Amino acid sequence: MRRLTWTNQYVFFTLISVLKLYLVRIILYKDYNVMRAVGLELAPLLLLYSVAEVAGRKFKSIIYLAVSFLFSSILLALILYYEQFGRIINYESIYLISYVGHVQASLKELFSYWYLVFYLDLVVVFLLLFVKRHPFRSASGLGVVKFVALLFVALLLSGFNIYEHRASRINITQFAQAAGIMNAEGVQVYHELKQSWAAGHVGTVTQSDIEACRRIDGDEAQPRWKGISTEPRFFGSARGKNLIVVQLESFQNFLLGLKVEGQEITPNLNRLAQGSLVFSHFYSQIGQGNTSDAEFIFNTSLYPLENGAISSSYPNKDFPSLPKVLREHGYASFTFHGNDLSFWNRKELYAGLGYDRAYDKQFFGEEETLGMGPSDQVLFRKALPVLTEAQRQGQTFYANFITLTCHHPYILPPERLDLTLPKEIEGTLTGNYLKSSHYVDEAIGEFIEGLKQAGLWADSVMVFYGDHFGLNAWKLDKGEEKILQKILGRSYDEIEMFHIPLLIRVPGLLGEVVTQSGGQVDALPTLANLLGVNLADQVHFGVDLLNARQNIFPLRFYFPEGSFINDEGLFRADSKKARKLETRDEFELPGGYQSEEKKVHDLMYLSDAYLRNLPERSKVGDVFMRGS
Ligand code: GP9
Ligand code: MN
Repeated sequence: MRRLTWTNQYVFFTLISVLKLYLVRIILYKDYNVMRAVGLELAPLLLLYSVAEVAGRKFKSIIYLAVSFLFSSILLALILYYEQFGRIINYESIYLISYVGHVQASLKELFSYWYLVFYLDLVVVFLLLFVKRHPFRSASGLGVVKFVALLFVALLLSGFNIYEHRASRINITQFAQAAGIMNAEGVQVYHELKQSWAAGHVGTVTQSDIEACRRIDGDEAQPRWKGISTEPRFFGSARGKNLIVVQLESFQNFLLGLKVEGQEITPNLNRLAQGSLVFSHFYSQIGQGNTSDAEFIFNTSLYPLENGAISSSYPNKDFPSLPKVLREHGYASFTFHGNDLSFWNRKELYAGLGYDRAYDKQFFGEEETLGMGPSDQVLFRKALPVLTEAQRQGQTFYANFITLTCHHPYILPPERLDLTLPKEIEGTLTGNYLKSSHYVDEAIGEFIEGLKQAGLWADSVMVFYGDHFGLNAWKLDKGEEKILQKILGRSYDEIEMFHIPLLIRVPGLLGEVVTQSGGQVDALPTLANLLGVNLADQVHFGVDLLNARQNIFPLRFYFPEGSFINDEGLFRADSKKARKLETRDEFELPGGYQSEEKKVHDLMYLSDAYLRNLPERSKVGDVFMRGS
């Protein structure tokens, strides 16, 4: 008679893994309910370890150990990623955990040696393998009938849990809590497979498909799309000028104009704003690829992915992009960033975007490291001669800068900071964030001065925008919330969190506040209009914010699929509630939310299909020159 005892490896590993998931549920969700953990997590684990159970007799123990090691590592990745980004990581994107490692200061803050407990059982079992008569050796298997019956019950239970909580599927973090972490991961696998199959069945995506999809009833704007011959406003106002774009790390809109105890946080940007086009309702649309996604969206006018960073999910694609379209108008393109090009797979991303030259850590050196890499002052100082040299050669250029110093956890040495904060803010996350932003602004001031002295100012369009939030409204503690309430005069929320600055200074154009709402996806069409570049032949999902009178754009990854911002508010696909961008009041979408949500889903579907169907680059690797 075969007995089912804990000494059976199948039983042992499954139970110990339930225990681990119980711990994970406590760490992530503060959920101490044992019965819930068993009810939700047991079934998928029975299915997972069945793989090892059916494996050959000879290496069974080794296979169990391997599966369990992998499982424990995934759990660890899950915890670390959650602590950093406040979200459950998707199985597909597990590789992204290496980026948490790159952010060394953050990792140190996040890691606890207690987490090694997840590997304790493996050490014990491994040592047991060297004991002659260890319990697993004498334990018998389950027997085929019992085994199959068990799997059948597990499948039913998993299916039930998934079905029961299907409503929260839209948000993987909530779904994992409600339906079980392993069930949620399983559903993601299924979903990804289904999506890739669907994308394979969409033919060529054209600009008119996108416009037809986006069409907003009663919208008579966007004359260029409708083939009306009147020239769009500001078309060609910056024709032939150099383009200098600065993507600001973790930079939020509330920093602009903010004063703390009479001190401006961003005096240089504030001064610049006076004579610039200031986009007052501009929002971050990044996905899991954070900074690199912002670079991608800005330079391509395509959406990020539901899951995964573009740079890692599509490393070999040939993207239609700003560097490429400007090349046709005689521009050379350079990108400058102080980190190593391997981070976020930028080597591939930059090749895909088609930059002529990329300058990274190798170029900037390590002598003045601040936070994650070379300081922003070094970034601008060392890059300036590259720009003056291009100018000397009569070469029009697009220079793209990605700042780095203002990165979480925003801790800079005191001697670099000249902002005096009130006692209650000093040393807090918010306080450090304000100080870091102030430092970046100082570096910008120096850069602007340098450009003026080099005689580049009059011939260059300057663009400043933020990549994404610096303060996570979903994870702030009460103390930080109170501080923000005090300095902002209102409560800090997710609308504020995704609100980023966009300033465009065009020589000869007067400053103006542009209230049309937009996202990073709209930057390329807006700049193309100013530079007098026709985008008719290039697929783009954004609109020209200087001419559009209506807009709708999705928020992915950080928000459940189907969420979006339009002219009035931010709509969340999970609660089906929209809140005004200005007052935060709840409001009904005219005509209901279904049609708008469908529009956004269709747009994302088109963007995903377009990306998936883009050709691969003929030469894979870095086709650009490395700046030296
Ligand atoms: C590092 C920079 C910062 O190169 O991209 O990374 P983030 O975490 O903001 O994506
Ligand atoms: Mn960033």
